[in-house]
Amino acid sequence: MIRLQAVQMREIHLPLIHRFETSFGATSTRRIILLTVFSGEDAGYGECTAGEDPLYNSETTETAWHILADFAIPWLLGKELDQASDAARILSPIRGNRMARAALETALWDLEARQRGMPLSRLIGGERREIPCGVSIGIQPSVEALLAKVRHEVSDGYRRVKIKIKPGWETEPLRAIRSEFPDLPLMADANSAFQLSDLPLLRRLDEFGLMMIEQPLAHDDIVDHAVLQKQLQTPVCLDESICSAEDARKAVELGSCRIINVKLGRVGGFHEARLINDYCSRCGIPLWCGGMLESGIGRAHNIAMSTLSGFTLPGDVSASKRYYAEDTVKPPVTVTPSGTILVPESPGIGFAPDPDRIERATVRRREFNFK
Ligand code: OSB
Ligand code: MG
Repeated sequence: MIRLQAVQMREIHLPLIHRFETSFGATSTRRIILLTVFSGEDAGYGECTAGEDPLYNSETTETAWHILADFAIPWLLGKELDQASDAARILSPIRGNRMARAALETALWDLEARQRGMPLSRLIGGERREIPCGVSIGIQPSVEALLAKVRHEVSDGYRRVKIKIKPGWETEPLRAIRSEFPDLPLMADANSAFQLSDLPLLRRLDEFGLMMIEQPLAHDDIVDHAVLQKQLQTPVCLDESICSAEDARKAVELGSCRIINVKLGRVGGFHEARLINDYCSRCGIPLWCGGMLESGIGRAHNIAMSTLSGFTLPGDVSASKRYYAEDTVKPPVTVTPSGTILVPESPGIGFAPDPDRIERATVRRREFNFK
């Protein structure tokens, strides 16, 4: 049983080694909310994946701070929960704001796993002991710069490469990668930068034999994606459009995608992620774990989610050092020479938060205590 006696909330600023550019904008420093939840002697850790600006979805670091501090944490503080999954139910009256809810929900799952002395991956019902890893490469200043990045990631052993695309940065970069790496598992993520009227261009991308094209059309669309999927050989993968198991069901029934990217934050945490896993396993839709430039704590939660049976494709779960010189966990997340991450066997997320590093990166904090 969990009795939520206290919550520590902080915002940290973490500089990225390289700016990360997508079709919607660029980031150089992540503003990340970290939560520590306490029950008796046990603690659990969570990370909020909201972006700095409302450009990926409607949430931001600031909106998540508000929802957590003024609603989600007060609703749960002092409550007794039989298990962490009850938190998702209690928070469910909150509309949207799933990244804020997930930060708290995932911290409680870590806490429950530590209480029970088991790895988080096992508590959620995960099966894999090793997960296959892919990388996401942001938009680059030139095709030559992109090729240099791809060579580097391939030589590090990563199992698939995803590049970010936008109108004007798709055909040429993909053609260049394909001519040097004809057999590389390759995919492209548009983050909603195209429209159905771009169909002729998107059809021409079929020649590159991509594993999938991710979220080509509007962030909240499943109707146009269904029209598009029927005209493409390349599988469509949805990211932004899928915020719940119900969204997944509707997209699959409509034929809007053949693959789904699950992000813990976007769907509100492990409870919803498991429902998506169960539904998609039943209907044969492959899943993979997406990333939001997480620091080690969020990355550790992603590793746990990736052990669920339906997560059969390499995810955007890669080594900490690709993004951060100093991570929030010590030792940082590393990848084997064969492009996998070994799932930790120790209790909870299985990575130790680095209190000194976290303290140095902290720009604001708030504490909640139940008396
Ligand atoms: O769409 O997958 C995305 C990063 C920020 C916002 C959206 C996305 C991404 C990534 C990064 O692709 C993946 C990672 O964390 O390695
Ligand atoms: Mg994406």
